[in-house]
Amino acid sequence: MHRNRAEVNTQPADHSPTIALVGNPNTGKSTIFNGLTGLKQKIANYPGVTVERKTGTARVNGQQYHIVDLPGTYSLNYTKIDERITYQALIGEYEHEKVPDLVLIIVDSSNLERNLFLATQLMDLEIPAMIVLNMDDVAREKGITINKERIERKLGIPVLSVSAHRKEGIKAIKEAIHSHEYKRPGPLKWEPPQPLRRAIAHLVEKWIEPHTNLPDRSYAIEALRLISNNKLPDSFYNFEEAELGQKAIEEACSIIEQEGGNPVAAEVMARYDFINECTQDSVEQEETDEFSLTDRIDAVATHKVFGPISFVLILLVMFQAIFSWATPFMDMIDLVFIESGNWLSSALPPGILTDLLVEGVIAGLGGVVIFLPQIMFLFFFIYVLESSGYMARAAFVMDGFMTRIGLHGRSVVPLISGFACAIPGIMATRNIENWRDRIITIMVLPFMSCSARLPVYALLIAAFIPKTTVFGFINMQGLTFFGLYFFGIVMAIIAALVMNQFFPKEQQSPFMMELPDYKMPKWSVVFHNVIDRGRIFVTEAGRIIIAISIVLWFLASFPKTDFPADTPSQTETATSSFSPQQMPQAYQLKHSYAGQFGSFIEPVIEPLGFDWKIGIGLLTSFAAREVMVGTLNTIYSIEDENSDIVTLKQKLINDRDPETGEAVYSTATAVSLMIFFALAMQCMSTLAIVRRETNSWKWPLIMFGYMTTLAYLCSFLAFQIGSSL
Ligand SMILES: Nc1nc2c(ncn2[C@@H]2O[C@H](COP(=O)(O)OP(=O)(O)OP(=O)(O)O)[C@@H](O)[C@H]2O)c(=O)[nH]1
Ligand SMILES: [Mg+2]
Repeated sequence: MHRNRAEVNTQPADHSPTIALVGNPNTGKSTIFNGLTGLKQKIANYPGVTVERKTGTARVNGQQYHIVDLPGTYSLNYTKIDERITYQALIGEYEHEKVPDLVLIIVDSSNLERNLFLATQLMDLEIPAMIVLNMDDVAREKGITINKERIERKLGIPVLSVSAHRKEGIKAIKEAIHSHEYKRPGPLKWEPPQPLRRAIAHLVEKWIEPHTNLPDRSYAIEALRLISNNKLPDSFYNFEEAELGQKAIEEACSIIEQEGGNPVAAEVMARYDFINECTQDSVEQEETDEFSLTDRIDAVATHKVFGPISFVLILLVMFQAIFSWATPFMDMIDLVFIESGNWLSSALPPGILTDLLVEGVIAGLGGVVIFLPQIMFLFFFIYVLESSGYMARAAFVMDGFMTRIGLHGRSVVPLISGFACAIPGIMATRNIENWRDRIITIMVLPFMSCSARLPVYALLIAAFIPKTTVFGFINMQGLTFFGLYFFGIVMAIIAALVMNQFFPKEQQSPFMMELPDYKMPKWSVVFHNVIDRGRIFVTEAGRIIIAISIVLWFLASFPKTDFPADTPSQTETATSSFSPQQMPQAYQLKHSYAGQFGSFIEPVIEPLGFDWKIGIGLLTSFAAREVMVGTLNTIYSIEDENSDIVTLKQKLINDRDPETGEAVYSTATAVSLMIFFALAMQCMSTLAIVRRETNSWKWPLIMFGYMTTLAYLCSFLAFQIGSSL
């Protein structure tokens, strides 16, 4: 299920001004974007939420503006993909895309100095700009007062002070955009020291001007970027000329070194000199020496021992809750679907259309919608973790462990997002600097059990895992459920360890992530998002499921075959609990197109304990995993016309082999199937995203191959061992 892709409209169709939102991570850019455009970009309380460039439009007093939300970055000397996107947007490196007409530099007022670093870099680009001092409320709470007139005078551009999550804040920003003069500002009053200035000039003359097609105004920024990175990054440049560029960079660096400077630090030091001068007499900080709430929570949450323990506890509570709290809601939904199916089939005239509607659509849809409560609980927990600020702590406490298994602290947030859906998780890996860490994270991420597996697990657990308790208080079904999630995590760890051996170890980039202050989640926003997710789940999954149910219903109902009058199996079934009245439907299904296909692949999946019906389900589940449940539902409703008030769970339990009368599904089959779903790569959309993010077919192919092979082997073992016990 892919739900995290928002509408993107890339082509400004007219001459409305383009306004870009730029700033450090977690300063409220997307909050402002959403406020201005009315769209719903993801907002959360940790750095690095936005990893793509998103556009929308705002209207102020009849004038239309294109608004561009960009990934947060601490400086223009990018090292990660998301930061590069911001840099490219600003220097006009995007195809068919002009440099923004106005940049809103979004600043966290409670952290002014550090935020101004990026601001001074942006101003060097000489794009019309305005500073938005956001999180006014937070700064005030911390006893910080900023004299914005003084800052305005020092920097020479308008400064606005707001709290963006309030309506008035957004209104003020709109007015400021509307009344801005869009004049190219004069050069900033910061002076790079002599050697740095000479180094810039050298690099511009020898490399940037003759060999790139950047606009003049970004020459200096590009030169500074190359000097502080000390090497030519892989992008932008013609590879054959790379040697020339590298030589020019080295010469520029040696100009600085000759004067006793450090090329990596030269720009940083010079800019901070200027910034300190700016803030010296314009920022006041009241002394507060009491421990903040954040400090007190972090004493536990980031503790060496209690930190990891609380992380595991949080996950445990989350999965246990999803399993047990959702049950009453699920029973309710189940009842509604069964009753409406019954009502429809009695109210409509009997015939092929009624069959299609009741057996195909209602049964297929009901089989999946029933899992809505669990999915909403799952998203609720993830939203709370994200908006409270806990995600960054999870990354922090798990960094040591992650590094040991060949991943990185920054892999934690993508991996947790993977519990919802692999696609946003894979997108979130843009935050990982090192290509090797990033690719391993992507490759193991689909082992995190996503919400689409939930329906399959839940159905099989309800049908085949006894409701007993172990150790007197742990619910066996809940334990299995948690076990499946845990199994996915363990497999991810093992896979990461193995890949760790294959990939040459590069220099590990150290873990650096700002731990934002905890914030009470805005409950209205959380609930709104959860309901939104639920709606998307129903419409998006519903659409695929309805389509597949209809196709499948045809394939399973045709060609019509006549039930032979005296087959040997009929006499056999007389002794079994299999009801002979069902035989014509069962016979028909087995000889339908779908049945023929299922029987065709049965030999391959038989060693895993799967029959041809599951085979059909496996095939359709490659469209989306949750379709499996809808498929079984459709198949069983066709086979079993009389059992109108029996749930799919019951049908699975009751299913008998028409020839032997034995139960078709044993616990071993169920376990094997759950394991298969936990491990197999069955999601087209995930493969498509991996292809896009790695820019090659190699990785999605490897992913598909190794995950599906692993799934086959593990299911095989589970079934063979399970059924011999
Ligand atoms: N108290 C307070 N919180 C705010 C304000 N503006 C935004 N936030 C919160 O700050 C957090 C970060 O907001 P985002 O809009 O996601 O920040 P961003 O700059 O887009 O972050 P990245 O995409 O990671 O660069 C969220 O928890 C917001 O609810 C504000 O004015 N005051
Ligand atoms: Mg953002």
